[in-house]
Amino acid sequence: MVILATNIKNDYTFMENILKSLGIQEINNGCSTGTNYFASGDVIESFSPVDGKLIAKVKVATENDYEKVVQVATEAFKFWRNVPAPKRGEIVRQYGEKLRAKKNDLGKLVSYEMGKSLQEGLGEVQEMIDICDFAVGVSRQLYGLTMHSERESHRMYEQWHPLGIVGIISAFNFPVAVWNWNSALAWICGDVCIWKPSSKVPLCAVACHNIWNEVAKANNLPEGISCLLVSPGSVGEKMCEDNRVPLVSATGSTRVGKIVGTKVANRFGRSILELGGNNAVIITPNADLQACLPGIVFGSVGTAGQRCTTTRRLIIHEDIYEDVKQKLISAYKQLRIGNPLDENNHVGPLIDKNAVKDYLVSIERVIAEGGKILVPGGVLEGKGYESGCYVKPCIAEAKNEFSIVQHETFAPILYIMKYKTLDEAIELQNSVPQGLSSSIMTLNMREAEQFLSTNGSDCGIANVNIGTSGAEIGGAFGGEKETGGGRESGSDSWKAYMRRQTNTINYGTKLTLSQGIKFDF
Ligand code: UN1
Repeated sequence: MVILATNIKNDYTFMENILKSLGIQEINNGCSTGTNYFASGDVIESFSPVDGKLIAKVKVATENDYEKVVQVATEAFKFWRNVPAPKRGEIVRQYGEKLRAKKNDLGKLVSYEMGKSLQEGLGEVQEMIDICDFAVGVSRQLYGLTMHSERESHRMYEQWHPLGIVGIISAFNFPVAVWNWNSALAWICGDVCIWKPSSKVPLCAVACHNIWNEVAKANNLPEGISCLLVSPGSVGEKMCEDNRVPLVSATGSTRVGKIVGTKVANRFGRSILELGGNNAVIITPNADLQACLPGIVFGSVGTAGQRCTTTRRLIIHEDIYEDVKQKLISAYKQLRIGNPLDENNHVGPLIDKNAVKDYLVSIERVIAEGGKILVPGGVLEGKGYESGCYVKPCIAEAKNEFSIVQHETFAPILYIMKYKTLDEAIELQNSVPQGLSSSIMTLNMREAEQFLSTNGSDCGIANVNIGTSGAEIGGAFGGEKETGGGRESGSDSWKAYMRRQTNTINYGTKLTLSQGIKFDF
């Protein structure tokens, strides 16, 4: 189902070798590289934003393929749910081990197909390894509570059962890790997964899947525990409407999330939504600027501003506003923009030319609304920038109420604004429709605690003296308001992948009704 592009075969041998080591190679004229991959539809092309080159063509899934996948996954679930959870954990452990061995290759593919820096590509694979380790531990801890029954000789407790098929819809910006946050937990919980990745990064998905297939084969597992459907079309919608898929976990824009959430809720399915962010950092006069600046700059320009946790707004105290502004301008001057596979570069390309268009429109809009550009943006041209996707990180002075500031643009545009009191800063931070990540930079304990209190940040993530991006897998990840309310990854997020059952057992000699009801006859 993967056909490598001629240029990859001829002039880009480093990538051909990487793809080979990840099991992505042309077999029989572009047909079939593994099981659990259903694709009989059209062919889509994967271009690298790094150099604009075609990497490969990938066949996509049709609605018919979707039906087949659901059937295979349904059968696989009947087997998988009966495998003891710690044994399921052992399979996930082996998956993590394979990832360790293939970290370099997969990290490079992520970097080349998606455009994030090599360090970040490797970091993404590291998140996968970490979540696998975490899931292995959780596989021995799928705890329920026990509670005292009000009735004599009764025992009451709760237990957690697998749900069934988990549909995973992932976005281009984290082509491998976010799927694995979901899949590693779903697997240990006894669920089977159907993954619909972004069709902008299909090769990363095929690679992850090939690695799964190796583990499945070595352990004689049936096909269908992990399924992949590459589809730019209606397959995602079908999944949202399908009663046989009890949980859909979707990462993407708020616009897409609204459709997913509504469709799934309409059939009383469950969803985990991880949608847009509009993350702010408050910098108080008590901040250690030296220490916090790298976190702020990385949060704003890392992944070329294409993380849902990217820092989009800086809310700076008026007394230090000019100083911070100058420091930012000087830091932005030192940024190296270019090929993300070159470790000297800080900022790689945007995912495609549409993203470049959105970036340019947003800059125009902030100017039109009265904003002032401090560090000008623009599209880079010339040698090394042939893909047309490299843009300059931009800083604008803006007002929080500007409609463009209220909106998430997936690009490196940072809006900065002033505040007088911390109450006002927190009010600004919270006054956006999204609620994913937030930070305060301060060494003052009262300021930090106010920010973290009930009257503080309204986001799912609130940090002190670190930036808004780069959350560790051990915490629950997700946000409030238009971010969708879902939680993935660490803490007790596993509960979303299971159904809870309350059990009351009468081991006495008579049947007592609760609530004092007598029913004698
Ligand atoms: C995303 O952008 O969808 O916190 C996920 C972070 C990463 C995950 C981002 N660990 O920036």
